[in-house]
Amino acid sequence: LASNLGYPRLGEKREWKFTLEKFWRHDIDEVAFEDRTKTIRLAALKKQQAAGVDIIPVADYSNYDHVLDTAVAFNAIPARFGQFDQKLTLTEYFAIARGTKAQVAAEMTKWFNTNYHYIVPELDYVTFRLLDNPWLARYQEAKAELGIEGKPVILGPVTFLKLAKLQDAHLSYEALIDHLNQLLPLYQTVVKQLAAAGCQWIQLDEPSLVTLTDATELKLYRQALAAIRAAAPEVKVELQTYFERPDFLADILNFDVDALGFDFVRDHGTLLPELKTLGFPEDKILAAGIIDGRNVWRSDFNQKTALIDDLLTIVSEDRLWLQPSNSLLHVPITTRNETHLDPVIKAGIAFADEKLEELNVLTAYANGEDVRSAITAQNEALAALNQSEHRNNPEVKAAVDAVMCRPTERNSVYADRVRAQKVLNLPLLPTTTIGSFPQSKLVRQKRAAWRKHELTDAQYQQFIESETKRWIEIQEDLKLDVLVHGEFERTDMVEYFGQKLSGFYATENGWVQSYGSRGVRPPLIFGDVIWHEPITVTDTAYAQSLTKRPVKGMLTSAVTIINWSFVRDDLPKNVVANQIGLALRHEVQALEAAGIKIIQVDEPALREGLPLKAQYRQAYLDNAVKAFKITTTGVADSTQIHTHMCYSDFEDILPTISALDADVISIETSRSHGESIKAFETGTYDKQIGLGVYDIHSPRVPSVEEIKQNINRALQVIDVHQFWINPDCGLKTRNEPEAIEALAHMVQATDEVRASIALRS
Ligand code: THG
Ligand code: ZN
Repeated sequence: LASNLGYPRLGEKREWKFTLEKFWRHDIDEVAFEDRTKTIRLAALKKQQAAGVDIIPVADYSNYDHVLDTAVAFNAIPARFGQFDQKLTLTEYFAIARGTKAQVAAEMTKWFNTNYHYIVPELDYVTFRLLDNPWLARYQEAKAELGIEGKPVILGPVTFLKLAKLQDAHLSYEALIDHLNQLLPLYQTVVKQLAAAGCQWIQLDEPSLVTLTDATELKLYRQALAAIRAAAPEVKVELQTYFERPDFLADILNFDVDALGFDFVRDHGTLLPELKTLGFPEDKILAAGIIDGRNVWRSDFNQKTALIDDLLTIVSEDRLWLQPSNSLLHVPITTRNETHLDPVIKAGIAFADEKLEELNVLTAYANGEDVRSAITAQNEALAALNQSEHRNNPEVKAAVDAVMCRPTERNSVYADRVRAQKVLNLPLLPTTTIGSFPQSKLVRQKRAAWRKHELTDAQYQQFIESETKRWIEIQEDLKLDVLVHGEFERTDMVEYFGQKLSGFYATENGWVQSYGSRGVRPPLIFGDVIWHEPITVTDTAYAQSLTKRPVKGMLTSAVTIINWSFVRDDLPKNVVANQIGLALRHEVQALEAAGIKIIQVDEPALREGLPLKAQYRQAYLDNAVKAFKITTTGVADSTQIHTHMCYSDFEDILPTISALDADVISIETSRSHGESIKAFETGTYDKQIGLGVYDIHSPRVPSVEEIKQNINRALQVIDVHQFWINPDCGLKTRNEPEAIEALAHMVQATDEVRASIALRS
């Protein structure tokens, strides 16, 4: 059978997003909201049915985020949002996700190693109680409206608790046991109600199983499964894992479930051999995730059919389900709306709908049907892409081969570079910003007009320059030491560089949900990456021409570009990273040649791409360092290289941060200022560092006193000559008055700290 794990929510033309945002603006009421979202849900189900999916997921839909849905169903609601004894209204639900004037929104963080963000359940002062059964409602809706016997997707209790926070930390093992005991009776009620409604299968997602390193925790999963089984023996359970394969396979194979779902795409080729050795239990279904749910290239049918043949040696065909490797939430909906795409590339990609078509072909193959013509057509499409000139540029290959076998280091060690960089004449505790300034409504309007050809290139460029000039003046008035041009020409940084380099394609409609109603359009890196001409030099040099203070050039580094793109998979990722690294090296050198003395090469997504399993991390980090150094080492000692990283969980990658050998790094730390500072207590970090002195994610303007405290706290651990003063991330999402006032406070705080240091010495 063909089974699916989840379908994108946004809608082909982002109907879902616009429905949510209309409701938030009070343009539509609750009735209209429910009506429209139901239409969107049913359309998705019908599509899957038409695509031949036998086991169709329901309740994968959410009005914002499925982790939040799970939390509110179980009354795991932070006290600041109130007390509840029945299902939340939409307004109450969205308050948790988005905050209100009086209530700080719940924290949001990355879903495993993806760019999807979930709402972190906060369990302080929470008493679990079943307020709602959304799984039942969606199951019944699909059945009543379309006659579809859906498979409710339920986030498993152990993963739910592992994602949650208690007193600002993940749950201890003891707390986990304690909360699980309280939570399981509610899961039991949920499945009992599903059973009473006739539900045959549930998909219990326990992706945390793939990160499990401690065998003692297996008993938590076992306990949860036993409880669910006992409550409703007639409901069959598919235990679903993804993003990696789990360890402890022998134990998991013996779990009391009806189907086991594994990811055969991100299994490093180890899953099948191990299953062959262990044998797959006769009483279970193997739900094999064989189509890549995280990338967009068409499947190599030769390889997939060989895999199916292999799978059929360990299970019979009536006990094999074929699936995508994970929910299709992580890919765009359809390639049909990509009208400008080179046909050779278009024939080589599959978004969600096209993946379901592939699933249909492969399921037919497994059932012994003749699918030779489909296989031939797919082989030809992939061969055309692989053999195209996009992917076979001998100069790119030679350049990358050369750079891979040669060391890439700065000309001098850091201590010597510091001396050369004295020409920058920076004061003690230099102040700067991370790069972007508020993108006002006007900026967005002008960009939209330019895209619609209502503005000429020259008019648009002139507007960008006027904004840049205005902000150079603002920065001079603020007396910041190192200025930036403000990035008014950029939408998404990855999209921006993708538009300027060969080998990238920016999709028209390839939206993927990032958080709530927000989406990103990851570019396709379909071919060899080539730098043709300077990308950022005009804008940066223009800004520099307006001021005597140094203006910092702003680039996005290779690994972040890769993590936020769909990357060709015919080459190892590090080779693609080095191609991008080389392209950006040209850009760095062009900036230097244009007189830019400070260049920031950002790596905001480096941490999020860290492999889920420890054994693959060092190689990933080594490759990231290599690509970064390819970009940054071709400059004079006197050119100062900066980098910036977002998301605070960086303690475990400190050696990598050091190995990047950037002269200055700024890190987004404000949410965990204390912890981050502690990491530098050892005194082994010898280069310069800016630990953001205030949180840009909040509209609240920090006081001078508060910023001074943050600075002084950091200076207890970090030498004053190493420390930079900056906000903790770019200011793109703030409004202008907030941004200016906060920066003014930051500069004043710095002046006061400088004065007190001068007094003391
Ligand atoms: N770029 C990319 N990925 C990211 C971020 C980014 N992932 C992490 C974080 N930043 C996610 N944050 C956001 C913030 C805002 C938006 C999307 C992700 C956003 N999206 C608009 C929307 O959905 O309406 C679309 C923007 C547009 O019109 O281009 O506002 O910075 N790659
Ligand atoms: Zn940041």
